[in-house]
Amino acid sequence: MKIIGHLDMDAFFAAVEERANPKLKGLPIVVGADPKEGQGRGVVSTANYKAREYGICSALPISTAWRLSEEAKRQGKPEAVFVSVNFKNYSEVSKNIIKILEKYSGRVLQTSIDEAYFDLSPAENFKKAGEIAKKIKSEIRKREHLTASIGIGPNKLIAKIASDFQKPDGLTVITKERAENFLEPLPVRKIPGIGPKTEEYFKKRGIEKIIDLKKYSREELTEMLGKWGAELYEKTRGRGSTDLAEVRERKSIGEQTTFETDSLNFETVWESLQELSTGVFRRFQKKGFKSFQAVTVTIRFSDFETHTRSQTLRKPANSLKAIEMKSLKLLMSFFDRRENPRRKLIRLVGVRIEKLG
Ligand code: TTP
Ligand code: MG
Repeated sequence: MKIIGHLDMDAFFAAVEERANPKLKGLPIVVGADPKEGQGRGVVSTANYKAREYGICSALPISTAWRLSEEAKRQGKPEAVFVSVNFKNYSEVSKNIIKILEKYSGRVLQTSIDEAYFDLSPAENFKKAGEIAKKIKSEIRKREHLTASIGIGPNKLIAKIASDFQKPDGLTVITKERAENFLEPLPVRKIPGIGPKTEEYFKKRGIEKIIDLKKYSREELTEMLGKWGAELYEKTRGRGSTDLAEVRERKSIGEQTTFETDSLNFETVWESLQELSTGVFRRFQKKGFKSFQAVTVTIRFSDFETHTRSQTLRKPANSLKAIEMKSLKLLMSFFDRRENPRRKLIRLVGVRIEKLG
């Protein structure tokens, strides 16, 4: 029998900062870009649970986080402490956590700076696996003074959803028999791979919970979503992979978007490109990469003619600014009349970083 665990550290960057500085203890903490008294650009990397009570969360513009903190202050609550990102510290802690996992499991697959799957099949039953998870949690608490949430299930899908189920400091064990029932009442968004767009698509069709998805046949879901529909059919029934083999290293991170209406307005396209860059940068950080050395911009015109243009940086870079500056330069070339003499409208824009270190 397969038993898979998934560990996800709680408010990871913020928890490490709180631990490093006793003065921060118990306060709302926001890790991310400099808020510059509300004028700052850039985003929140993460917020601890106290700050989340103010509505502050990952990927929120830092200026919004500042405003929410000021609002809380006016209500007599403590204002948030803003801390910049100390990536090196987090990587070090991350390594220590993986070492602890490796003491309890013969097979650990790290998937981001604060997440890993691990094999607990040798425990032979879910009860024993749960006891091992308790030990892992208490060792992390003792050695690293941090809390982690762990989920245990018959496959990676269930383990991952379970680790999120009782955050922070949670432990959720879902046996193979209970997996399907466990999923049913959850919002569809809990299934990895369902993002805000698919969520919206389903919502329009009255599908909000996983149980609502089960009314559709495999064929219907395939018709709606293509190949991913068939995968989703399996997932809604609690079935998923148990493979913990190292996934091939990702060589690039990219995002693209199609406009509601085709456009040749520079502002519109540039704004989208900035949003995409922020998303790309966020994933770059979350995956624990340290640098990139190439930026690529893709443009698709209204007639579907698609151009990509790439630029290699002289030195490896690691900032959002570097992505934005390069992609701005690349984008401008597409607005050159010689490049686009017939003034075709732009249908899609994308940005990708490559040569990841
Ligand atoms: P998460 O595990 O998504 O978040 P978290 O650990 O802060 O909080 P939770 O208790 O909900 O697990 O991400 C891990 C770290 O990755 C997070 O501490 C900061 C970083 N990160 C970003 O820099 N940007 C992001 O948008 C996200 C989601 C995470
Ligand atoms: Mg986490």
